Amino acid sequence: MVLFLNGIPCEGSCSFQIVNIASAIFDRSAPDLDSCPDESLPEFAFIGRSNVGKSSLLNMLAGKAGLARVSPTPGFTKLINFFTMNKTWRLVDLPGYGFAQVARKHKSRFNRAVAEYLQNRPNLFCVFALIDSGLSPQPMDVEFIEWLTSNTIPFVIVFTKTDAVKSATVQKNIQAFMDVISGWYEKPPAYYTCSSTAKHGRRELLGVIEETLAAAQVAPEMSAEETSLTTEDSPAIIRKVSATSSRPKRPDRARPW
Ligand SMILES: Nc1nc2c(ncn2[C@@H]2O[C@H](COP(=O)(O)OP(=O)(O)OP(=O)(O)O)[C@@H](O)[C@H]2O)c(=O)[nH]1
Ligand SMILES: [Mg+2]
Repeated sequence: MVLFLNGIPCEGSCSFQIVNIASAIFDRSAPDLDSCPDESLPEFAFIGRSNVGKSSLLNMLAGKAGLARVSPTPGFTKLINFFTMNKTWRLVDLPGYGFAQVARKHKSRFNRAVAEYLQNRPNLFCVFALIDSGLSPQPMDVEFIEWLTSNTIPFVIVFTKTDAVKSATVQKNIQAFMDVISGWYEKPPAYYTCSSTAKHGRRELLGVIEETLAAAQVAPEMSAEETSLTTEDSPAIIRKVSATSSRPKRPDRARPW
């Protein structure tokens, strides 16, 4: 069986060495879609409210503290930041939404860039949509999940900072959030929990990446063109979308954040 990675046939099996990330390198910061790196590598992006822990989670998954810059100041990440893992796939740190203090003009500029990235990046394999496990369902998070769903962007939900509150509170908040959104789907979205502080959830989330890459790789009968990474073509993406966004029952809305 011939395996393909972005149309390039691999000998035997392509090993991404995901759990053992040998190299994690900052590539660039992009202010808009045109400034993003080439589309040759699969990407996994982190999105969520400002301060939810996106950059921290990226560092935990990469196994490299300080790779993405972390700050207690909400709205800290302002550009689309690309990091290449093992030279074969990327983690992408996105600016957060929902931080009211950012100047209106600036806010709309980077929000548009994020929306364009999420809607138009052909090599975006999966989005990690981060939700603070210490909070009851926040309308902006609910609307954002709805927006991802209505745009058929593949995603999994990740409840963050599970170390910060009692586990009963985490469970209550997760249940409440999933109750709010579950009615939109035939099959509710996959969700995970994590704590970058307690180093919890790394293996599971790297497992999501590994599975998604593995599913996209196996294309025995396909030509190079046919393996290009569109929402329609990628088995991984089809799988994720069907797990998360089977036809929302509510109408599409304008970008909520
Ligand atoms: N207790 C706890 N704090 C965390 C965790 N993850 C991140 N933090 C803290 O939350 C704050 C924000 O973390 P970041 O990773 O910068 O959050 P972000 O989502 O990238 O924030 P913006 O870039 O501003 O959108 C920092 O003070 C982190 O130390 C976690 O798992 N547990
Ligand atoms: Mg950040």
